[in-house]
Amino acid sequence: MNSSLDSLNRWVDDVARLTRPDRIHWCDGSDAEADILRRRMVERGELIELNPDSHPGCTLHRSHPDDVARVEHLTFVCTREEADAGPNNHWMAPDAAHAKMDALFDGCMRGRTLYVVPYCMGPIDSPLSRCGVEITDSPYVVLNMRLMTRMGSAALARIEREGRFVRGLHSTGELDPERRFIMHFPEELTIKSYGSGYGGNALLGKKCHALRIASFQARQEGWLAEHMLIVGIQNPEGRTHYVAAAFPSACGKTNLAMLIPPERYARAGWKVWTVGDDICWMTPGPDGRLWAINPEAGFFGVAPGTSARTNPNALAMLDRDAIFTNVAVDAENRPWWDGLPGAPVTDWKGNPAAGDAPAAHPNSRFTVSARQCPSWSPHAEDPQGVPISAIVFGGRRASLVPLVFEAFDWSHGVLVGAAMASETTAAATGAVGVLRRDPMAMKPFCGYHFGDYWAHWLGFERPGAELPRIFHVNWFRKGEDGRFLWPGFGENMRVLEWMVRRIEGSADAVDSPIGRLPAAEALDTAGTGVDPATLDALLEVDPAAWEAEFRDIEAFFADYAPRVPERLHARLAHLREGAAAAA
Ligand code: GTP
Ligand code: SPV
Ligand code: MN
Repeated sequence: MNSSLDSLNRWVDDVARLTRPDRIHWCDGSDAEADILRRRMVERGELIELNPDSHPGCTLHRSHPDDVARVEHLTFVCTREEADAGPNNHWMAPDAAHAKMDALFDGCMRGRTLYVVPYCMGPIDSPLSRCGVEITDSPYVVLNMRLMTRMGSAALARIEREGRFVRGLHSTGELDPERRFIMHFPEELTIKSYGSGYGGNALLGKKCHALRIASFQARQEGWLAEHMLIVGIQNPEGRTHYVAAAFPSACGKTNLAMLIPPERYARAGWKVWTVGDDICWMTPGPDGRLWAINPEAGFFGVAPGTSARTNPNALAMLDRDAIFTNVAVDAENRPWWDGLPGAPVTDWKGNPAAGDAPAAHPNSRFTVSARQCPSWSPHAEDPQGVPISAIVFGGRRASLVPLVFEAFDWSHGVLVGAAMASETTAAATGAVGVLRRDPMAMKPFCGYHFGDYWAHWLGFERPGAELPRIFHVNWFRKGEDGRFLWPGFGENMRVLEWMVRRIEGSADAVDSPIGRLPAAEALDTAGTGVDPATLDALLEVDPAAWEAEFRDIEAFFADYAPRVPERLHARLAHLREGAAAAA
């Protein structure tokens, strides 16, 4: 037997000795395997078949009611040196963390099947892709990993060739929130997750591998692993610009990645292509540009709000072979959430839908293969990736932050990313709607010290580099009446058009103390219902309020001293002086 599979076999043996499963199953990723798993789960009541006429192949999973989102307070980065994890992470010493986890894993798979899940993050034939193996006792995780990654025999063959893979050990355990931990050992390329069956806690290829472990590797190896969608914008001249955008969890990545251009744009020949909706791995190519792949093969998207108005592309792919988690169902046994027609009959807990509580959980999700997406890019699985023309940062900011602005240059753009803030959402447990700093939308996902991370970002500016432009957007600014000023969704195309025209040198901008804003008339709002006064409110930059914001960012950076790059401090001080002078 080949030596790399020897080491995999030894690890599986060791884990089996610790966890004591009744059976071991090596997943091949086949349809037949998925059918059997699905059937068994339905028999045991762990999956519910939805209406086979309207939703063939679709199932519903109801999670434990205490296990519905990521648990950031129970997620740890276990580097040898505490300082390397940074104040942005919870830390535990590796030895202590292994001991704690192995005590939880001791005997935990008795009576259950241990699944060995080989997977590849990224196209199976791409040099940019990386493999892993997740050991889990959850068939729900297996079915999700099969949609979200290239899972099974082909991944195992690549692991056998390469030798290197990330080891992830997962058990749903007893789902007790007191006995739940998600531990990362980036120096050992190892993940241990216990006590949750929920997406980001349990599908270890996703946030644990493709962001926390991968960001750590990316810094060592000179690339970037980011919480970003990737979308291709094809203009009427036929040129496609790829945009990578980092918005925090539940802040609009899936929606922007699948945008359908408004009528006028479609008629003029604009097209939008989906490459990814959550994670982006970018590496400098021989031409100096950043080339990106989507390491995932599916979408684990927020269900509520997904509607014919907001995201018709998503709806179109959700009528077959999808897994729904914690949605409601209607009288016809079809999935239901806010935004869909009809009415819920059974809520996400399986009770009769009634009262004011949302029938679908606010963080209910769908899992579906990316190939079912109508706007799936013909280049989404190109082994070399796609070249990135623009990076966009964004957050949920009810006030202060304009609809769009452009950074003056790369280092200013890195500062804009590092200073991002957003209101919290239901994607993680805890309070919702609280403003917090979420640099590059990576607060929950960066596997090392933010100061080192920002220095790594700055380091991409070097001779020969053809770096993307950097923008910041805010779809969520509100008026005095508390309503969103901007219609969002498909109308975000107007902002994308301005970006593409900036890249091509055909749109005007005006300087402000925070960056470049669209010049008068440079942003096309015809037909949006946004009147000139509203557009002014959307683009307003209040220098005095920004001076206060810059002071707050300085205080935030102080938490990361002394690893914050001097260049960021200098840029920030300069911006603050500019805002003060303008105020
Ligand atoms: P994660 O999967 O958690 O990383 O989330 P995401 O960033 O992909 O967010 P998603 O696109 O699923 O959107 C989350 C919520 O924001 C949904 O309820 C959307 O309806 C809403 N949303 C998305 N885009 C817009 C927009 O342009 N305007 C407004 N007002 N809401 C939006
Ligand atoms: C997020 O929370 O950013 C998600 C969902 O994309 S999860 O996979 O749970 O992290
Ligand atoms: Mn996400």
